[in-house]
Amino acid sequence: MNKNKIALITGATSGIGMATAKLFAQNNINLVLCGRRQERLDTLKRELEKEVAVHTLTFDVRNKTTVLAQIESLPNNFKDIDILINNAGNAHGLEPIQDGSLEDWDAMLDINVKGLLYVSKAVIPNMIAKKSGHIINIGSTAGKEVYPKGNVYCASKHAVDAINQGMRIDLNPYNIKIGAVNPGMVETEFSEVRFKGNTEKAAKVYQGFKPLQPEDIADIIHFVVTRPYHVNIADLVVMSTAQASSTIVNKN
Ligand code: NDP
Ligand code: 8X3
Repeated sequence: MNKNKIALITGATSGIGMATAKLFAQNNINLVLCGRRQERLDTLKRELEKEVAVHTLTFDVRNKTTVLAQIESLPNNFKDIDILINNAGNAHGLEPIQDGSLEDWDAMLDINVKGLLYVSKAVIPNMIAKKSGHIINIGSTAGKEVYPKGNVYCASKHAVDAINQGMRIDLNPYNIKIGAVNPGMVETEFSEVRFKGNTEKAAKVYQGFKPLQPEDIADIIHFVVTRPYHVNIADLVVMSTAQASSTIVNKN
């Protein structure tokens, strides 16, 4: 294996994570790709290992024992992770707080917040030992403002915002770069998951304007990880031109 950097990307089976994996591969960054959907990981591995070294890990970020064991099980040539993209996450439901489902609340807090923590817990010790590394936390505009019916999803992304700041403070003595990328509406499987497979309802979210594409966010993530080491993009918000806030979108 060459001396390329190694990036571990969670949520690499779809959307922003998959687009980032593809762009990283084009730019000679070796990959540890994570997700639950093994078939998609296998397909992506077959495609990207023509360009770089690729290893896949299949786990649910909610299962802390598995997360720690899987990352510990990485072969030696993939263990030394330089870049962690904490991307796995989703919204489940869009209801006023009084109508929200307990299962949806558990899913969002367990995946978006606790899952991100478990993965970070597994990766950070090596970064501390070598006094270098870069963690990018994928937050959201939902982590910057709360919108109607967004309640718990917004809470989970506000937590990511707080964790991003906390990581930057606590890991500062160890020369580790920490930053968040907070997108507005991106056309991925996000709304399909939020609306539990209702593709018609999901498609409507992105109708009447040009939403961000996962490749737009991948491009920004790649920019963030390719700055000189003394430059850390700490917190970045990106929306489509048509979007002014979570609730103001110029639709025609
Ligand atoms: P997608 O639904 O397209 O992708 C979500 C990814 O997360 C999938 O690869 C999925 O993999 C993974 N994932 C979900 N649940 C779990 C789990 N329990 N364990 C492991 N992996 C999991 O959505 P996006 O690409 O849009 O979302 C990526 C990130 O971007 C999320 O954190 C989301 O909150 C954030 N975001 C999205 C925006 C949007 O408008 N789309 C805007 C702002 C932020 P698998 O199902 O195989 O496990
Ligand atoms: C995803 C963006 O506005 O759907 O985080 O919450 S939004």
